[in-house]
Amino acid sequence: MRLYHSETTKVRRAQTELHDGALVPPFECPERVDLVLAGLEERGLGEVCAPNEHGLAPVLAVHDRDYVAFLEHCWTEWQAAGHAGEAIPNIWPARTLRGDRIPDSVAGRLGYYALACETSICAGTFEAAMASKDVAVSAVDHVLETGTPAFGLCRPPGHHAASDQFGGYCFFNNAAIAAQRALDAGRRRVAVLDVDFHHGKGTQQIFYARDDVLVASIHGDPAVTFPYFLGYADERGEGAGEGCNLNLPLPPGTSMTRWVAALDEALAWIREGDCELLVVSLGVDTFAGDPISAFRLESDDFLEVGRRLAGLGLPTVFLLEGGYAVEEIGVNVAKVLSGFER
Ligand code: Q9C
Ligand code: ZN
Repeated sequence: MRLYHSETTKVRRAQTELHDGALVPPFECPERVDLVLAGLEERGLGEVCAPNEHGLAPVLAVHDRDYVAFLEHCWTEWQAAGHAGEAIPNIWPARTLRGDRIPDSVAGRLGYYALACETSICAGTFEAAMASKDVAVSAVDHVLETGTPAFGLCRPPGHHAASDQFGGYCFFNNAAIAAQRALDAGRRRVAVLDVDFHHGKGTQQIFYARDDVLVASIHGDPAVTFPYFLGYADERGEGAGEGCNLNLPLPPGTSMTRWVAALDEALAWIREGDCELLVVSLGVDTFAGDPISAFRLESDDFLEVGRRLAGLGLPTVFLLEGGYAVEEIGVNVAKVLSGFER
């Protein structure tokens, strides 16, 4: 399988994540990239290619221009304003406040554009996010040109990023960018299947009112799991997108038997939807050993995940989402991809 990776994805090296009431080294760290590369290498999965540079056009196809400009300049502005630490929001346009005014100062805008506060902005954040989307775009371009599958080692991940919000470790929504790229290249309808432990809230939001992208997500029940405020089963899409969104929330502790039944349901739904390309938001934080998640998949289960995805028979691009700093993330990603190729 064609693999895409860029060392530039590692230039974001945040020092802080607010976790359990303390600032800790982030779970979403550049070492993840090397763990995944090692897993791919070990399984001999294929040639690792550098992405092309695609600029901002594919980003602006799904994100708002003011949001992108905010991300580009946030770190410089934050430093210029004299803040000592990394850029962390501490105020939001929460339910009883106004959400229709964008503040002038960077501290206010940080809250306006953030959906959570675990994701500190630091030097290199924008550059890494740009490299991550270049990986996604090059991977989907390969699939569009050849019909053969590709994997994009995206980092930072993307599926929580909404049209104008970052958080949950995500800045640009790589999966949404790839899906839109396929449409812009002439595909009529595309499916995004999100198998990360967390609900892909950004992807859902971006395509919620549209019928040209089907979005299915299997994830921890939002009643008890991040992102808490989206991802329930009754969210089916709206307007033209009515019926084009499928959420399959599952309880903490879910293991392969129950998880794979949800996967089969999502696959059957996608099959009915008559799509021309599949984008897999490939989080492997469903793994039992994941430090921040609560499903119980074992390493060998990931082979079966790959096999079932292959059963759809669609041109497929895999983009990395979550999966945190344990040795197995590389192995688990590699197992999905080798299961797919079998
Ligand atoms: N501090 C992805 O998997 N909450 N994002 C973390 C531990 C945020 C996960 C709780 C989880 C975000 C791409
Ligand atoms: Zn996740």
